[in-house]
Amino acid sequence: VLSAADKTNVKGVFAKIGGQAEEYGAETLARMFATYPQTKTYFPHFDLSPGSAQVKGHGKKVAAALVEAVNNIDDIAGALSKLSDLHAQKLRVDPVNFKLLGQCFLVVVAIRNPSVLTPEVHASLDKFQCAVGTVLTAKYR
Ligand code: ZNH
Repeated sequence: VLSAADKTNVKGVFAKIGGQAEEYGAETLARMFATYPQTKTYFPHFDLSPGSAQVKGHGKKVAAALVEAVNNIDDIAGALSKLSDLHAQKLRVDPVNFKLLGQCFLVVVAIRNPSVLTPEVHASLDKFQCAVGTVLTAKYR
C-alpha cells in the first residue's frame, strides 16, 4: 500500500518528468527489449529496431497510462480498469514482465534525473510500479 509519503514522492517524480513522459516511455521500452530480450516475444508484429516509430508510439501509450495512474493515485484500479481487462483477456503478459518494465523505468528516471532518485523516492517509485503491475494482472485467471 502506498503511504502518503509514497504518493508525494511519486507525484514529485512525475512533475519532474513533465512533458517528457513520451520519451521516458520509449526509452524504457527500448531498454527493456535490449536488456530482457524475452519481452520482445509479445511484440512479434512490431519493428523493435532502435528509433522505431512503433516503439515510440507504444512508449507514449504506456507513459500516458502511468500518468493516468499518478493522477488517480488513490484509485489506480479504477483508473486503469479497461487496461486491466485488456491485459487479462487479450494480452496475457506474464506478470514477471511487469517487474522488468518497472526496473527499466527506474533506470531511465535515474539516468535522466540522478538527483531525484533518493533511496526513499526509489522505494516509493518501486511500490508505485508494483501497484500498477498488480492492477494490470489482477483479472488474470
Ligand atoms: Zn502493456 C498494450 C500499458 C506492461 C505488452 N499496454 C498496452 C497499452 C497500454 C499499455 C496503455 C495500449 C492499450 C490500447 O491500445 O488500448 N503495459 C502498460 C503499462 C504497463 C504495461 C502501464 C506497466 C507499467 N505491457 C506491459 C508489459 C508487456 C506489455 C510488461 C510485455 C512485456 N501491452 C503489451 C502489448 C500490447 C500492450 C503486447 C499491445 C501492443 C499493440 O499495439 O499491439
